[in-house]
Amino acid sequence: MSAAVVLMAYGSPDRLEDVPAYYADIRGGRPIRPDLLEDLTARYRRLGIEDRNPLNEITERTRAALQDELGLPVFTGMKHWTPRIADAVETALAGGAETLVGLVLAPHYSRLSIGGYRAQLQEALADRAELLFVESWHDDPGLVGFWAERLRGADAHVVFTAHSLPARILDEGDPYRDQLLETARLVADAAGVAEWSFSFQSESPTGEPWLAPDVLDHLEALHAQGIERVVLAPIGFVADHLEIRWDLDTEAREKAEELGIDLRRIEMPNDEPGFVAVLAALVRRALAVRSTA
Ligand code: FEC
Repeated sequence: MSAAVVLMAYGSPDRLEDVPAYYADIRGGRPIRPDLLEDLTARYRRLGIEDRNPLNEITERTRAALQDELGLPVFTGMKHWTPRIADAVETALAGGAETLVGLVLAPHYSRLSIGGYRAQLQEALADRAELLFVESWHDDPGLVGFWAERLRGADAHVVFTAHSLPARILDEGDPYRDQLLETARLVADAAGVAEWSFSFQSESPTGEPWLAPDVLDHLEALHAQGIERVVLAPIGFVADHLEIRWDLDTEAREKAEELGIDLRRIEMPNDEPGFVAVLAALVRRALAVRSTA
């Protein structure tokens, strides 16, 4: 039975001129305020995507490394940009794959996040091959150990962060926040970090309440408690992208400077061999569970 992997990522515009179409895809047909589009374009310009996007290159390097590690074909499918998840499915099927392992480069399940990737994948596949979907891997021992290595010996208050989502997900019984807190607790325990807290980041101005506290408010609260050194650990993400480079490295850094907090951030996993080994183990486990079922 030949297998292939569809490795899914959020996606990022290739060039500055792609930003309006990319934002329209994220909004899914809902209107876009011109000032927000202008602001988003300015953030991408500051990241230097005039001609090429270094963030998509990280995803490609991760894909290639995972393919080498597994000895199986791995195709990238983006949720909001190209190559689309549907493109990855077609390429995999054209290559003769009879089983697809769907793995999202985001470890925590929410209906609004992983649920959306899954829906795109299932729709494109239309039952033309077997699908093994990795739903969440927030407590995977390999992932926990990887992050713990980054934090061992931290001599500062650790703030774990993740993307915020509309707060209504809690009323719907969504596991997202609980899974994030679980990862934070497991990583802190494994790294021997005694002093830590959790905050959200990257909230969008959609007109409804989002999960709080936001990292910028949280830094103010820590400052008020007399905390002077903070390490950010963005465990809700696995790669360098806009939400890391802008929301943390630019906005949170500016806030920390204003407050006199010494702020650092741990490095993202990206395509590091140790992290690629974690991804490969998830794929192997999905295939092994199927073959013993
Ligand atoms: O580097 C890049 O170019 C892409 C960075 C990027 C990542 C990412 C991850 C997540 N998002 C999640 C949820 C939402 C919800 C909305 C939303 C909006 C945006 C916008 C941009 C954007 N997101 Fe994102 N997200 C990234 C980028 N995201 C750009 C639109 C402008 C803005 O608000 O700044 C609100 C949609 C709406 O308007 O209705 C909800 C979640 C994740 C983490 C899981 C994952 O990676 O899939 C959840 C990376």
